[in-house]
Amino acid sequence: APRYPRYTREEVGRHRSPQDRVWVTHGTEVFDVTDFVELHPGGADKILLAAGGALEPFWALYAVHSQPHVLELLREYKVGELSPEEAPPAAAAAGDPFAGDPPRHPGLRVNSQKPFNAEPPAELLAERFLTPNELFFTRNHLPVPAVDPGSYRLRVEGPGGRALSLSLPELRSRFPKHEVTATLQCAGNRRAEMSQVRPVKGLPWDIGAISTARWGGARLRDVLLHAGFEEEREGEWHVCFEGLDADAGGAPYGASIPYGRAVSPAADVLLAYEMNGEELPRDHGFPVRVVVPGVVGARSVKWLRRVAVSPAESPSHWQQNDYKGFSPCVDWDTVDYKTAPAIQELPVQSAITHPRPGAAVPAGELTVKGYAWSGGGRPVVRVDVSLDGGRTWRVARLSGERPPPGRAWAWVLWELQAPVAAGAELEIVCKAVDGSYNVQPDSVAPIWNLRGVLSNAWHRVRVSVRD
Ligand code: HEM
Ligand code: MTE
Ligand code: MO
Repeated sequence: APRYPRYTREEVGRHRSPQDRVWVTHGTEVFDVTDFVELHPGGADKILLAAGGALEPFWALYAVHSQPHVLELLREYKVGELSPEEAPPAAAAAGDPFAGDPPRHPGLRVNSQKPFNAEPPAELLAERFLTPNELFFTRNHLPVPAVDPGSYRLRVEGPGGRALSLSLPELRSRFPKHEVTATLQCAGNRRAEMSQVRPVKGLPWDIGAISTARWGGARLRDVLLHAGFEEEREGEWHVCFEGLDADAGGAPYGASIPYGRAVSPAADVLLAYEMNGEELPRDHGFPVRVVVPGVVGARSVKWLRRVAVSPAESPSHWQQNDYKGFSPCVDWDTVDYKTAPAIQELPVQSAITHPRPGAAVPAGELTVKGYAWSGGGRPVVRVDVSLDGGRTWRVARLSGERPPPGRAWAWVLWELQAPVAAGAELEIVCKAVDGSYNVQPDSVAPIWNLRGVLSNAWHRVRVSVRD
């Protein structure tokens, strides 16, 4: 057998682009696949996502690779073996509160490591209607709590001082399992575009702080009625949630939604223990999270420990002093969080996932792809796409589920084919229209706000067409 040179993972990691050569590993073998990148049946953009690292996490998402001819093809590109003396992963630093965080998919685009905040790469974001769990965007404010499912209890404060304490098996067996396909979007999705107008405070999310899953769990409504609450409740009430993750001062992550939404059978609010048919991953709230369809992600509290009904909204920082929208004229000296309502239902949104900004696309037929979604269960009824910065428009083809009226909780994916001429410079634009004929604003500046939330202007992507 031929003797191959040995490489460390770090050395492999230096080969991430055609200029530096494209190396990948499979098992303990190292491959230089630079010459295969343009031949890849799944596209050059996708194979490059694995450049410099292991193929397995990506191939796990695309079963098409588990065929003998794929490994045979790979073998032609072998250039080395991984060193047996590969340094073991650095031992978790003692006292690092994030040391117990779970492992993550290497394809995620990380905006912050501690706490972990990451989005799927745009190349994979809208490839599938349901986002694979490993790629679902993650928005953590704090370390991921380690929860023992055996001793986990959910506390539900009932009326008149009575309280329920539910184990995981009780939550699963006492209430019918209800399934809902719902998109979650962070209020900060597309914040990076807002920072280009003027700096804002927050994580620089690109277009991927949005993902879709099929959630399974108990209806919050059923649990509240079981705890003794009535369907109708006079006056203003809120259902408050607390997570098991707490800040240095011991304050848990918390949020609330109006009582009416919580008990409405048509609002489909879940205490979810399943995500795409699997138990919830740790990053997404294991063992139980709230899923509030049609509402900003911040209210879908993960690692849920307590539910309470209160005449006031959650006292949490994230309900009171964050996740609110302001006028472009408000700055950090003048902002008064008490003056704005907490974000609940989100406005209509859309983005282009393909091609990517700055790409050089081949002349001929161009396929433009993306997602569109609106809050409050309002369906997306149309997506308009322009290739000339908004002067002329075409209507994209939509695909997705057919939801019951008022319950369009999931995004639609859209696609448009159009001829493009060699040498052209294109400004691709998309904008969605929802069932209430709400539209997206054409530019960012008039909706700029200091926290960079609710960024839903027309999405614009400039590309050139190759000669
Ligand atoms: C398809 C090889 C990396 C995504 C294929 C096929 C081959 C292949 C031979 C066609 C299989 C068939 O239809 O029988 C490889 C090799 C890779 C690699 C050698 C690495 C060296 C990746 C990565 C991704 C990916 C990292 C995703 C992130 C896909 C997709 C298809 C595909 C989506 C299906 C294309 C279609 O059917 O339209 N790949 N692949 N591949 N690959 Fe890869
Ligand atoms: N719940 C807890 N307990 N802690 C958190 O940090 N982040 C919230 C929400 N629920 C958060 C939480 C925010 S801001 C969003 S956008 C969603 O979870 C993200 O859910 P995901 O990480 O499963 O995508
Ligand atoms: Mo968020």
